[in-house]
Amino acid sequence: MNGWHILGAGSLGSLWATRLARAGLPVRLILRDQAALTRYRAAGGLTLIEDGQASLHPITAETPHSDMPIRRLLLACKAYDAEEAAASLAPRLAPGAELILLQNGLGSQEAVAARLPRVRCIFASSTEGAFREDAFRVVFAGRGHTWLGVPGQPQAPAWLDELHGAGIPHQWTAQILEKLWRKLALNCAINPLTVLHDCRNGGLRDWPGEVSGLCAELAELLRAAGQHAAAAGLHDEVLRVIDGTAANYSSMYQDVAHGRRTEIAYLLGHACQEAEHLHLPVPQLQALLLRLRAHLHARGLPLS
Ligand code: NAD
Ligand code: KPL
Repeated sequence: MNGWHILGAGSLGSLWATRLARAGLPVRLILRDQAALTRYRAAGGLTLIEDGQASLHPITAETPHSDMPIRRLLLACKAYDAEEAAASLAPRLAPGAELILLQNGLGSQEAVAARLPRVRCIFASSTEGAFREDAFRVVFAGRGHTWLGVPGQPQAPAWLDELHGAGIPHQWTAQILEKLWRKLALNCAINPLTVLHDCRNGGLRDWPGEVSGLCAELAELLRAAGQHAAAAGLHDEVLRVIDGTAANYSSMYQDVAHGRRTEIAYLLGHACQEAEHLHLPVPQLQALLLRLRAHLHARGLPLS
């Protein structure tokens, strides 16, 4: 099949699968195991809820053990699952296969690329929003944009046009690392503080000193990592995001509130690790990481 395989029928995987399928493109979902496949078949497909309207999409699904070769795979799982999920599909990846890595943060992309050196890994960073209302029922919660790219490669693949056809707003960029770093920095400046202060994003207006201190260290880290464009105007953008999303709970806040594992290792953890690697002191980021880990530990949640 010269189409799309999508691993993970979670929020973003379902959002992509349903839009690609309704544009008439061949899509196959890869579910975790036979039990998940049985539940999926009983549900009759994926349901997308968009602008209050539900539509059912009976997309073909399979387990990782199917023997159909994979040429283009959207890896739509959490960062902490990415390496193992990609590796489980290694025997099925056709020569020249492409993997689109839709994980937030940084670190998981490198791990996947190191595990599958013969595959072309395309990094993605998305500001679209979706959540699972129930198993195989996903709500499209926020319009956004997805950046895709391979660092340093300006030439977009021809299949990118399929995303236009499917109505998935996107743009190819050779500066994908800049986009991923910028989003990581925004997430580091906002998300942990919302967890620790138990507040919506707008609640951080009460903690301007903490926010600006973190932004200063994050901007310094980005510059030290060679990501100058990602550092420019960071504090102003963080303040704009806090205002623009004042009524929302951050994704990390929601993960902790629901007792779910967070992607901390690929966000604040990655920032602190990178600073250590660069011998750059980041006392406020490190103190934040310690406080956040203590908070997670107290709730029985994984620390990485
Ligand atoms: P999710 O938890 O809703 O979905 C992930 C899915 O992957 C789950 O259904 C899980 O069971 C499945 N999965 C994991 N390992 C698997 C395996 N080995 N085989 C088969 N299935 C497997 O996650 P999500 O919200 O879609 O997030 C995916 C990534 O996108 C994350 O890094 C997240 O931070 C990022 N992101 C999400 C949103 C959003 O609004 N949901 C927005 C921007 C970025
Ligand atoms: O992406 C976000 C999240 O909640 O994960 C924002 C809204 C930017 C806050 O960091």
